[in-house]
Amino acid sequence: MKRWTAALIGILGVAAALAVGHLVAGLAGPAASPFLAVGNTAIDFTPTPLKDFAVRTFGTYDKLVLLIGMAVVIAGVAVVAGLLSRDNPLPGTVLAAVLGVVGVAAVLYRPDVGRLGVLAPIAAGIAGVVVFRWLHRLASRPEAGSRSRRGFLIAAGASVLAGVGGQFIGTRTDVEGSRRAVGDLTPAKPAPAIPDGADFAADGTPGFITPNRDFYRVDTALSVPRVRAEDWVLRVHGMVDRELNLRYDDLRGRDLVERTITMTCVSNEVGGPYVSTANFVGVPLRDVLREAGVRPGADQLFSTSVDGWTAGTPVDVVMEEDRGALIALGMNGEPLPVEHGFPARLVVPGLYGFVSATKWVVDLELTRFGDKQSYWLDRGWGERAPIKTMSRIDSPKGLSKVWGRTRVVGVAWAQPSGVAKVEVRVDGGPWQATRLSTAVNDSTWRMWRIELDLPFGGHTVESRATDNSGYTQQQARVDPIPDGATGWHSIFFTVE
Ligand SMILES: Nc1nc2c(c(=O)[nH]1)N[C@H]1C(S)=C(S)[C@@H](COP(=O)(O)O)O[C@H]1N2
Ligand SMILES: [Mo]
Repeated sequence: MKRWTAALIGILGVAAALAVGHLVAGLAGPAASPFLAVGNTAIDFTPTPLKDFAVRTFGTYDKLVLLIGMAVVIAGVAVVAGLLSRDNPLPGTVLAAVLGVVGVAAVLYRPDVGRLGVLAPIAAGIAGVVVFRWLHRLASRPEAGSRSRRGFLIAAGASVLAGVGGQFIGTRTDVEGSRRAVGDLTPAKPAPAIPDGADFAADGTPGFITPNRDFYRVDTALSVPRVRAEDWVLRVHGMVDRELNLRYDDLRGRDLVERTITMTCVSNEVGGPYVSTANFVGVPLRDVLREAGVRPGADQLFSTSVDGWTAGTPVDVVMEEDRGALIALGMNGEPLPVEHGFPARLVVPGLYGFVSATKWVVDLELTRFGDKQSYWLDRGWGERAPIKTMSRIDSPKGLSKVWGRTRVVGVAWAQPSGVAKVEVRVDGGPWQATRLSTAVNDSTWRMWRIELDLPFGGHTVESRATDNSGYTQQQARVDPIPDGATGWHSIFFTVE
């Protein structure tokens, strides 16, 4: 058998396995697709520093990079297995079976896949073995020629059909239709209008409100969970007086409030982009918890997403009257975008997202920190994670060239205390106060601006924020792990 024929048989066998797995998963539960289940499990087992690196380096494309990386690795293994099987189909058969077993293990590990889900990797393993051995037999015949070519075409065509079919069936839940049908979520208490002068966007800061399509996105979901509003139920249970099962219409029928909130990710490095602001519309989380009646001793609100991701939030924080924690249904005048948690998510001002902002939330359990560990806590991140006071320089950009008077602008945040002042210093000189943008509320970011007359040549500018509690951002650089980065943002540029 020629080398390329052997390699091609390896690839076609594996492609058939993945495609049939995807097709069966379309019926049994999309997250059971072996490729996705293995990918999601890989994400869960990736060491935290590597995950952090992926988020930092690839941003929102981290998952695409993982999927492409997996495809390359699997294709490589398939080629090797094909080549090893030139004389005897055993190595390829074993590979297909092993892929099936790995798939079964991954599916069993997924919290969001039902029992039936194992059918997908089992079907994948069987399809891989059968297709591989069939093509191998065709190609091993003395006068293989056109018959094996036809076999290759059939296998490739059927795989494409199965894969596309699985994708089609798996995404048949019409979540966009459900989202459109929600219509307007009109708040009974709208947020105050954003005042003029709330940002310095003309000078290079972000706009005050981040459009939904630009809002940063961080989550562990390889394929975005698809939950229709009409199927969604939020269970509130654990250490409560009354268990609640809230449906979407129960919540949207209440007096909705709108709050302008800046969200921040703990993975954000000094100077990083994982911070955005939106008008969130929803139901006060505190009201719902009071309705359930939180029992004494419950110090953790343990929230679970439909995809199995979990967060642990301090109960005392979400119960603070002026904290403004929300079960959010809407964002910037629309129902939540699917990637940002449709139908519902939590938003807690002043806490990093990984301990508070559960998207696609379906379960709220009142419990104790001592009794239950959430997703990232299990992986070495902090238990309590209030957002750290931070400032960032947005313009000029590092290493850029500037002509004439230099306008330095940036953003600062210190939810929920609020930004009191931002200072900058040039080349290690004295700190100078900047002008702040018009304040919106203490749980949102604030922009700052200063004009500097600098001599020609290279300069380093640093910024530091002070919040309303009197705390000033410190110079010492600390990594994002375990509970948020600190340090001054510093940029170097040249005046010409
Ligand atoms: N279901 C789920 N919710 C999640 C996460 C996740 O991985 N899965 N990530 C959290 C983290 S770390 C952050 S910073 C915020 C980000 O929310 P966004 O993607 O809407 O900006 O969501 C939080 N909610
Ligand atoms: Mo995050």
